[in-house]
Amino acid sequence: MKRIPAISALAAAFAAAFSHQPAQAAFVLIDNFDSLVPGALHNQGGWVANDSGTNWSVAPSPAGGQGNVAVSTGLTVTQRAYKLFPQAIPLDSTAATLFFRVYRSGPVNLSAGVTNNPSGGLFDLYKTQLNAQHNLTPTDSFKVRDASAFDDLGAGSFANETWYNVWQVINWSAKTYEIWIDAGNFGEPVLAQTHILDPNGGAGDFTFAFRNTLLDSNPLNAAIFTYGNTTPALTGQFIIDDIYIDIAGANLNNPVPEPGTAILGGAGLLGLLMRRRRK
Ligand SMILES: [Ca+2]
Ligand SMILES: [Ca+2]
Ligand SMILES: [Ca+2]
Repeated sequence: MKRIPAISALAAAFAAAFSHQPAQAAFVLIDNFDSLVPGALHNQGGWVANDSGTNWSVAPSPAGGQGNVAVSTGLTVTQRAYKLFPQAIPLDSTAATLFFRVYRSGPVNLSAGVTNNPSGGLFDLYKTQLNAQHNLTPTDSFKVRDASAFDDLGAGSFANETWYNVWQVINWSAKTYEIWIDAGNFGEPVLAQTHILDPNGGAGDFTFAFRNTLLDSNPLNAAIFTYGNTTPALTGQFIIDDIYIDIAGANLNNPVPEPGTAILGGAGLLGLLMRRRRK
């Protein structure tokens, strides 16, 4: 008879370990696309993605992701998608964090960041901007916007068909930001969480300046993702998932626990329960 509660506890432990975990307390989900319907992204879940029709879509995740994702494929026109934060980053904020996961299949021209004027332009509206421009050399890198220039993070820094977790820690008061990145499919990390050094800023310089000073009296209020046009057009897929905002601090937790982590947690819990039963 004593086995029943133990088995129930075990089942509950596994259910907890394998269920989709809630976000860390301070992160608020912007979107994981899992409740959206495959098809056009525009007008679903608060998204505006109408610069060139329906070139942003909701689709099942490629391998290594989960649920649905947002997908954009390059054309000869620029394609923007944005969604307002539930609560804007206050003007006097010195630390807020945008988290998202990004993936590409083929060469892309992408931008990802925050803005205080999401419908006010295309690229000039970016404050923080992680970027890739695979029509130029190197054709497999990330870039980070630093005031008027893009700093290249080096060949191979944006590997094909690989998921990256990105944290943009934003200092709205100073009009600067820092970036942390790690890489790997769920459960298969290939790169530890890395604080991105400003490549031309010297030792210890992890700070990048906002792209522009437009409308700086408006609070930061939206996450924005853009597939830039190129000639000839890049046709790789640019994929985004698991977008979170923490308006109240620098938050380097991963709000999306990887199944590998949950499995380890479950195994640990199983071991604990087994030890308890043997007593
Ligand atoms: Ca998803
Ligand atoms: Ca720099
Ligand atoms: Ca710098």
